[in-house]
Amino acid sequence: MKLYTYFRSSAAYRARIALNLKGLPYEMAYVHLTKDGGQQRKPEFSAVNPQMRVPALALSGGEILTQSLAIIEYLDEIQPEPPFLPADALKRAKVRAIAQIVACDIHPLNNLVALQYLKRQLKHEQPEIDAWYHHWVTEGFKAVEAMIEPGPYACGSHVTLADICLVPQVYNARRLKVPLDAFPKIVAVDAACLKLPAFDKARPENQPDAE
Ligand SMILES: N[C@@H](CCC(=O)N[C@@H](CS)C(=O)NCC(=O)O)C(=O)O
Repeated sequence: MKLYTYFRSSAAYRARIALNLKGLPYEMAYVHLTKDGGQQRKPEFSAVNPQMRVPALALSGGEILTQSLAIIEYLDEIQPEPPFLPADALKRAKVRAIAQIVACDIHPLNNLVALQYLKRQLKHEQPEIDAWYHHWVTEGFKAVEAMIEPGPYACGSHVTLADICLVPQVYNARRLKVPLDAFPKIVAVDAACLKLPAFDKARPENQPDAE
């Protein structure tokens, strides 16, 4: 399999964690999201993913998967161990709720294209854009903090989809200097996850394309 990735992309970071947790071998193709006006917008990559975003996962048979949650679910289905979702339906819903706060409510409001639109088209100043970013991460994290269960991971003693989504969002929040003092449970979950080799190997700073 080949993962199209960019070291700082939190959606690609999710996919890297998932592949590592499953122990599936993969190579990486690097798509620099800011160099050359954004390599994701070049025809070579839009042919891979018409949405012009990472991650994308090319399977050995030639099919290409996009959208990190779809990729992660696919991996969980073809390689059930270790499972990303609990066996119990109620617990599964709780895991998905945290994952979706990150992936559906926080991330779309502050990923690169959204921030660039605020700046370039709507002409907002950088401090306003930073305030926007901080606001939506903080609002989402307030909810996640209240939903975290006794750990060490977000939903108990096993790593789940919730952790796979949360850790990259914490990385992003730190990079953009969002204060995390009000979120001790999130910080503890992040620290517990990053002790695991699958998470550590996926860290942006441990990627060959890191700058
Ligand atoms: N919902 C998508 C989000 C993918 C996404 O927005 N990726 C960002 C990087 S984190 C991207 O490629 N942005 C391209 C751009 O900003 O032009 C997923 O989960 O895969």
